[in-house]
Amino acid sequence: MRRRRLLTGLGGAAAWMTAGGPARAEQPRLDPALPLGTRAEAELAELPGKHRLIKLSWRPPNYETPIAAFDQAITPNEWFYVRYHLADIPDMSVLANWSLSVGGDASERPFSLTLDELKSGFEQVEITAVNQCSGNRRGLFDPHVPGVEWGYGAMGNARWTGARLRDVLARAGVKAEAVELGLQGYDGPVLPATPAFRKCIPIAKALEAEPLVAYAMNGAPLPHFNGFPVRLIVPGWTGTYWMKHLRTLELRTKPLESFWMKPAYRVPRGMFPVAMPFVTQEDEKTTPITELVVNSLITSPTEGAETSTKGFDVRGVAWDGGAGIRGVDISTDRGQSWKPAALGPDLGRFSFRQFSLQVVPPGPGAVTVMARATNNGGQTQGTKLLFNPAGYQHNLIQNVTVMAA
Ligand SMILES: Nc1nc2c(c(=O)[nH]1)N[C@H]1C(S)=C(S)[C@@H](COP(=O)(O)O)O[C@H]1N2
Ligand SMILES: [Mo]
Repeated sequence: MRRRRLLTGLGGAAAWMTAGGPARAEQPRLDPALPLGTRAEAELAELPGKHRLIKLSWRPPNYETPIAAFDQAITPNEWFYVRYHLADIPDMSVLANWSLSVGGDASERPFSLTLDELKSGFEQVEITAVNQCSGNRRGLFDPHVPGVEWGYGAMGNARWTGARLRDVLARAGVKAEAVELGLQGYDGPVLPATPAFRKCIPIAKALEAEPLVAYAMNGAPLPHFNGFPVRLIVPGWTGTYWMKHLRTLELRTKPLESFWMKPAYRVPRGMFPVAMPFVTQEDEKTTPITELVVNSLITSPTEGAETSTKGFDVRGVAWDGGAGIRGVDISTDRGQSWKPAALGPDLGRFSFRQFSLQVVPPGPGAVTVMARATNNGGQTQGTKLLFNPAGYQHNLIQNVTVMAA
């Protein structure tokens, strides 16, 4: 007993001394294509209610999910990524008194709503949907672009429960002149000069069947940092519209002017074709980023893993903006030939779809595994980056190189 304690103590002291100071936080293994500074500074760290995520910044908190957590169709709440623009995030005691105001100049009957009223006053519906940040994989852009240098984990798939947005809006009476729905949360800037995080969606999107005013995530209350107690869910659209700690829904007769709609969160017009153009926010050259592009992630094997020459399983998840995944093909010969993977259960067209395939490497040594998803609209992943200055919609075919022995 005594001896063990002594050894533990020595071990601790030695680690402390070689590091030349207090023990350093554990560094995650990150893709070598990420910027050097990001790889040097990112560390595994916990937020309240979360497992250790990959911390990219603390104020505001930007934490991504490690790839291993995507080796399942649903991303657990404790592993779900966290993305904020502003550092003044109200604490749980303030949010416990949450209410939502619904109004705007395009509403007939503005009203406000408590959490109990939201839960009891509207039909409760559920949808499984991917929440992915527009900038997921930004750090893999070549050349690099400024912004949070996300790797693969600025996304997650959850089962969301709430009221239909359109049911809530119907109670306020949507005037025929409504063009947009303005969105704001309870978080705010630390400095008054920083613009508030105000966003909007087209009224046609707000009145679709899928968007939810959600109060549960995977059957539990929303975690604090994922928008407690209520957030917006906009299936098929990037996370930027999924307003957390939702405070106001504003039916508008005029387009919103907000830094976070313009110049931020824009892509060149025509670069990413969409089903519903955001006409009220378009200018000559740019349009807001909206619909997710088809994408996939290999979760196993992992980069650098040792595999058997006799064969190994390739697994992962694929998703898109709502057409649904038609298939995922796997290559082990740098894209010369492809084999279709088996797809996992269909959890709905906005969800991750798992895939798997047993592959046999051509021989011992390095083997590069590639996965290419195709959606029901025929959209597929490629090998040429659609470069845009904000670093959005990175969906290049991923290369995972393993050692077969
Ligand atoms: N109130 C509020 N909502 C927000 C944001 C924010 O900064 N504040 N960021 C948005 C962006 S850009 C993304 S990608 C998602 C991230 O959702 P998550 O933090 O729950 O993973 O939240 C969105 N909703
Ligand atoms: Mo985002």
